[in-house]
Amino acid sequence: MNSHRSLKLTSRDALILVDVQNDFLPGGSLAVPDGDQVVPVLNGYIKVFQKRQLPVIATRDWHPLNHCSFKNNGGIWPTHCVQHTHGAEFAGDLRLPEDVEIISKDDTPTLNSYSGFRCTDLSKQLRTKGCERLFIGGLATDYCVLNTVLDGIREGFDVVLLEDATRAVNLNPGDGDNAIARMKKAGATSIRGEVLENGI
Ligand code: VGL
Ligand code: ZN
Repeated sequence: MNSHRSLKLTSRDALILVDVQNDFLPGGSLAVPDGDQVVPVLNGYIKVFQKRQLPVIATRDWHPLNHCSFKNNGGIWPTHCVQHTHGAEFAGDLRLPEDVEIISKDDTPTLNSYSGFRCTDLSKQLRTKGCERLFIGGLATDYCVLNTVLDGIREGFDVVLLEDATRAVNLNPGDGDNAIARMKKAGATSIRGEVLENGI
């Protein structure tokens, strides 16, 4: 529906890359189906934001070994994104700018919010930079992208979901599509492959 519209970027825009980490890619401990396919698409968006000198922020799942979301500790997930391990590193072919801001999240044993905004200073950093609109993509659609988008909207930001740069776990069939519907219902705009023009 929106697929051929173009958007003008402004100085109030920021790009947020959610959890593009080895454990969520094929071969990782919590591999998201086709998770690697978001990398080249996000690289394209990174290039556009970098060229405009707009903020690029990368969140990372940053769990301690005793994290409550792990099966070992009563949770539902295999052990993943343990602090300082290869699985927690960003995808090797993700072209992060040198000045990327990294937000570590769910980094205490009892917190599993799936959101870049919970118990982090993401909101404060965005406000300090004067950001009003967030372009959000990454992994996974039905968990950390969903919760980061919903919190971003709650925090008062306009949110644009980069639908071509996100993939779902789909623990239950349809979870990814349902998550997209929830984000849109909450007020997110969704784009796929639009040209982001320089509106500064
Ligand atoms: C995520 C499951 C568990 C995510 C994080 O980044 O979407 N999913 N932890
Ligand atoms: Zn996690």
